[in-house]
Amino acid sequence: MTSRAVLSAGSNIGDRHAHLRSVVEALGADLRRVSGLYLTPPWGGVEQDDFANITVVAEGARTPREWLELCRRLEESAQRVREVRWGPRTLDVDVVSVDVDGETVVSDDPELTLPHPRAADRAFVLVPWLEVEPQARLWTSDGVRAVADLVSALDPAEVAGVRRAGELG
Ligand code: PH2
Ligand code: MG
Ligand code: MG
Repeated sequence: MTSRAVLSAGSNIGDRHAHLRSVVEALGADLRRVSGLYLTPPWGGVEQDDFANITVVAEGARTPREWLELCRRLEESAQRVREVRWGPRTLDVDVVSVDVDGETVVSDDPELTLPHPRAADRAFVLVPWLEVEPQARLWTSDGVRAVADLVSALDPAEVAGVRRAGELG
């Protein structure tokens, strides 16, 4: 079984770059694409510092649940404390979408809803994704959509707020 996962990582506490770099390093040979580094205003209404965000594409012999477990291990390594929903965090790594043997996994499992139910609303996920996969498509409850079209449908001010700040390095 081969699966392809799109992961979104964000950090707004501590050494944001180091936290994001830990994601890229952990993926090792499974890493296929990594976006530039984006600085993004907080989404979700909690007042907090700006985030640094990346979107990565990885491929490997992992089930969707194993991608989630990897994300959780990375968050734990960054001493992530779960407090306020959508609040500040050292590292958040979300599974956006997983294809298994070329088929998108659709699941309403509350532990791992796939594709991520809010991905289509988040410029900080979609804009970096589009950078590394201009043809990307996302399954949504309204049908499969080109990520480029989803970005066009977002508030332009929100899209403009997602600023590319070079490579993660
Ligand atoms: N993550 C959140 C809540 N809000 N906003 C931005 N810009 N970037 C994030 O990664 C982010 C957020 C909760 O996961
Ligand atoms: Mg998140
Ligand atoms: Mg998360």
